[in-house]
Amino acid sequence: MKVTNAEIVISAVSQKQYPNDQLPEIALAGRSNVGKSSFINKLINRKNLARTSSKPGKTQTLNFYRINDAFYFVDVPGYGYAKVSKTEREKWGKMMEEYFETRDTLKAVFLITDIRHEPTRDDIQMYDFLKHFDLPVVVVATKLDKIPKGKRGKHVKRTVETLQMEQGDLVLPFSSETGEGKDQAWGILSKYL
Ligand SMILES: Nc1nc2c(ncn2[C@@H]2O[C@H](COP(=O)(O)OP(=O)(O)OP(=O)(O)O)[C@@H](O)[C@H]2O)c(=O)[nH]1
Ligand SMILES: [Mg+2]
Repeated sequence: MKVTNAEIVISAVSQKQYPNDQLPEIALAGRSNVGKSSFINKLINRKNLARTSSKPGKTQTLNFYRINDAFYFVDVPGYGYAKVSKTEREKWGKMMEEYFETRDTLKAVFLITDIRHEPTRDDIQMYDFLKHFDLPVVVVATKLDKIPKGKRGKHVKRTVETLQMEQGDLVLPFSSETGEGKDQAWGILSKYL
């Protein structure tokens, strides 16, 4: 897809704020600081439309980006950041449940993991949570630029095994730094739109 238009429509904290124009939607979930916002920017060739940061916890709301008036990317706040109060965490949980449980236009979730590391307990919980809602999940193993080529296969296999991924769910090795995996990401995306 050639992206000619990309704009933030709303930063939502609750359901009544979600856009209601019925366009299909793809959500990005993953640990704080893993590279969700960078993934969006890379796919749409924009440097900083989705705000990124070297500090975790940048994205705190559900950010809806409308792409070409054809679909939405939803940047979901990250998890697994230690310096978060219990109240904040509960607020996050409610926001997640409300979104994933009720959003009929949500076609698939791209769960971003760090290809260098074994998926964390939080990643496993998130994967299981999404499967509980019967959502198709594409695991985007990002920061591919940080591991040697020869180790890719091993790291992908570990991701599949640790998450105990269902048949039909894919792992896509990806780098926002080099753009590797970008064409494949668009290929997968268009199947869900
Ligand atoms: N080397 C490398 N760095 C990356 C890649 N993707 C993201 N980063 C870096 O990782 C940091 C976090 O990226 P973000 O895109 O802000 O992460 P996020 O998941 O949106 O983080 P939160 O909004 O805090 O949950 C930034 O410093 C990015 O430059 C990648 O593929 N390779
Ligand atoms: Mg972010």
